[in-house]
Amino acid sequence: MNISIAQQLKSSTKAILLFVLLTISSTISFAQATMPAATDVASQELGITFWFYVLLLIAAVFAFAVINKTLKVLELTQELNGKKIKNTYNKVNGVFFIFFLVLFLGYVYYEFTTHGRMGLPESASEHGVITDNLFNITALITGIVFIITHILLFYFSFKYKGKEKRTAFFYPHNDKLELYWTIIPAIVLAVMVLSGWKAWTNITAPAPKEALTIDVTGKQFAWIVRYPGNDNTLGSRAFKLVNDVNETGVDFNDKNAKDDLFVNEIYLPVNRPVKFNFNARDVIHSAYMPHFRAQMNCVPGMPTTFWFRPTITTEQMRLKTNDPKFDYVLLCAKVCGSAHYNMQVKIVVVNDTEYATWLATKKPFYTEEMAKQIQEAEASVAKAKEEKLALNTHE
Ligand SMILES: [Cu+2]
Repeated sequence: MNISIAQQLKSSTKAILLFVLLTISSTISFAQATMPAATDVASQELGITFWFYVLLLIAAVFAFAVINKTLKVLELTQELNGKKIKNTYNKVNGVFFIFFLVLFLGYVYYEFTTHGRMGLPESASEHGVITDNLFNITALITGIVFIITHILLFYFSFKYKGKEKRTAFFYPHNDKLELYWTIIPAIVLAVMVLSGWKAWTNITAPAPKEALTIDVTGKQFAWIVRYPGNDNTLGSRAFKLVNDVNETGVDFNDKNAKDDLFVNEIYLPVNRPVKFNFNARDVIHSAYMPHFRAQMNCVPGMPTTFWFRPTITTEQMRLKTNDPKFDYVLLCAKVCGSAHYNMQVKIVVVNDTEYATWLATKKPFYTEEMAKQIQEAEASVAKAKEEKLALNTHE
């Protein structure tokens, strides 16, 4: 049980250094996350408090090391004087384990009640309820296991702390016990995986035929949103048709494309299924609608899709959240470049009449004037291509 000074110092110093490193790295990343929102003065203040805490930690580490060394020196002097040493460290460590257990569980409780409450409001889509239930059940099961195992871990460390005459109990094997701790977790995990798989197949099932179909294309750094117009059918598109005017390469020779329209805000009729077709023009983006628990990657050259049924109108959600300024939003969840945070589109869920009124105010994109502009853009693209070819033949 007698650990040399070097060993004792080494292990405790290592633990403290690790703690300091973790604290610094988490503080830095937190500081970086809050930086863009902070003003210059605020970030300066943040810098001062940050280094103040670093210094405080270093001081604490040194104080701990000094106390540790002094105690060891005292002990060694006693030993040299021929006095029998009572090793009190095991007792101290044992008590520390209980102390840390209480502190740790208290912190977990604080996180759950303080930051846990900062999550999203109730799901505003039908399938979101399924995902939320799945998440809550998983969190409950793993949470219970987490708390029980940690109580046992720390309590046993206290109860069976080192004692001079205590020897370890030799208990090499127990078939029954091993069977229990293999089969029970296997069943629990299998149930969790299967219910997750069931929810996934449910959520990703094909959209109902009557679904409103919307085209969402990500580009650096905006979302281009196309509605199908009155015929509820989107016109086809081809990447070769993309130019400055026809940003998503819609084929306006297709009769379904004639009444397609582009919008700056997404309006959705409540309780009607809506199917999103996702595309990207440049890099991978990710369409993220947190309040509807929907997220799907937008990959260049690989169309993806997702559908859901919104169940709560924006007005209702404003009442539920007690926030008159609440709005649903479409975000980009891939760090796709410097202005990634700019990729936001407001989503407004309304009743059928309000939706019809809104749609009536929208004009189809394709007009005679637009046709002319597209033709010009196509001509300039063709010309640029020709010039490039001509340049190549001269080389
Ligand atoms: Cu993006």
